[in-house]
Amino acid sequence: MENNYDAIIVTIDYGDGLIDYYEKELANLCEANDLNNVYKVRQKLDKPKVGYYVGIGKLDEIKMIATSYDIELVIFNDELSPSQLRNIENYLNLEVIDRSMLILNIFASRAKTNESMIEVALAQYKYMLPRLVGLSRSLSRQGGGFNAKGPGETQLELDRRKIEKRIYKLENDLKQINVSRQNRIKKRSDKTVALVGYTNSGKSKIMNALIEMFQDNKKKVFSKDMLFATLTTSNRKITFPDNQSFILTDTVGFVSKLPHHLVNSFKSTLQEITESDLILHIIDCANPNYKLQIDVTNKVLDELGCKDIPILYVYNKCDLLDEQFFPEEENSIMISAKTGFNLRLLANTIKKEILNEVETVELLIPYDKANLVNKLKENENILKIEYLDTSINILATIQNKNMHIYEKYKKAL
Ligand SMILES: Nc1nc2c(ncn2[C@@H]2O[C@H](COP(=O)(O)OP(=O)(O)OP(=O)(O)O)[C@@H](O)[C@H]2O)c(=O)[nH]1
Ligand SMILES: [Mg+2]
Repeated sequence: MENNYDAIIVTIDYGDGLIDYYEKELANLCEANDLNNVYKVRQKLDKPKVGYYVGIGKLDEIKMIATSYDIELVIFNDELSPSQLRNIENYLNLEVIDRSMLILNIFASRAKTNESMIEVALAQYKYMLPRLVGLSRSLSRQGGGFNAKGPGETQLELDRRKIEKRIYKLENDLKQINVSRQNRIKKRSDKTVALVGYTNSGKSKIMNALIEMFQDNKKKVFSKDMLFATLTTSNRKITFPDNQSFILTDTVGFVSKLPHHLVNSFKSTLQEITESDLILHIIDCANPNYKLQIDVTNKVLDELGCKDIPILYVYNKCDLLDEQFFPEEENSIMISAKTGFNLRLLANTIKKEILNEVETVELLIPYDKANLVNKLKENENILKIEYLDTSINILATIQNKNMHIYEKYKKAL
């Protein structure tokens, strides 16, 4: 057994059966920060303790472990309040960071475009501002374990006033980028479809698979088995063989307990989602905790204000399933971006949803289903209506996306 631990990770067991998942995810976040070998510590609690996150006894245990294995870094699986961070650092006399810092650091090391670098730096400064004391070891780079990727100059030089100035400037820069983004979005005449979902669920791979299916000359996007492979939104025009087209948008993935500042500063990038005509909520159905991941994504979508945008739940990676799988949602589809299973069905479903094609049909609606006539009047275009003895005879154009409602009343030819 190798005892060369990079850090101790501390996770609370809330008794909800998810402790293994939480611990694994935290270890993955560590790995993305090059902390590959972590010593796991957990404590059963209803909620984090106000003063020190865990009990004092647990902190003493952590201290002992740190001494025995010569570990200098301790990582907590929640965002610590500024006072918790300060208290814990003073008590342990070790370098202390939290889940938010880990996530911010991954984003900082992966951000490549000007916009995403500004967004991450802004989130980092806002996170750091009230925590300068507690983070002193990480920020001064005297700490042993954590290679903090700072948002700019040597962090030792940073004081509160300098950070406030930086925040002000970055917010202004972002506002300007946002104005040009909004202008660009306004000018767009094509319908847009956004790929949204938990990190590593396969959004980028689906984008590439659709590009390949319809547009083999278009540039592919980066897709890899790692957390937060995508940090910038990419748009690609997808054109069907009948020349109808739409814009497909790949977006940054979500993770549970995404730092609030990060969601906020990424709001302009994520605006591509709020302005879309259809959201494809991508789910890794082979992940045993996919339901939790769905909830996390739905919460972020709520926070962004996407309630009125139609959602199609896309259960991806079905090639990895051993057993039969039945999605809960009615508006769902199972696919595999890897094998191509159901990709054409996905494309057709997108087409139906956003291109709103209509078909003229003749319907025989029984009188006990007369409420459907109101529905038709509201949403479709009635061309002719006749009240017969046994049914109502209607000629109407119906949007393809609603056709399933009327399918069984279609007059047989
Ligand atoms: N077996 C299998 N693997 C898949 C499938 N779709 C994606 N993957 C793999 O899952 C990993 C993550 O895929 P990405 O497309 O990068 O995931 P993402 O949702 O864009 O992730 P982020 O950009 O980090 O949010 C990659 O290794 C893909 O090859 C699938 O249908 N089946
Ligand atoms: Mg991606």
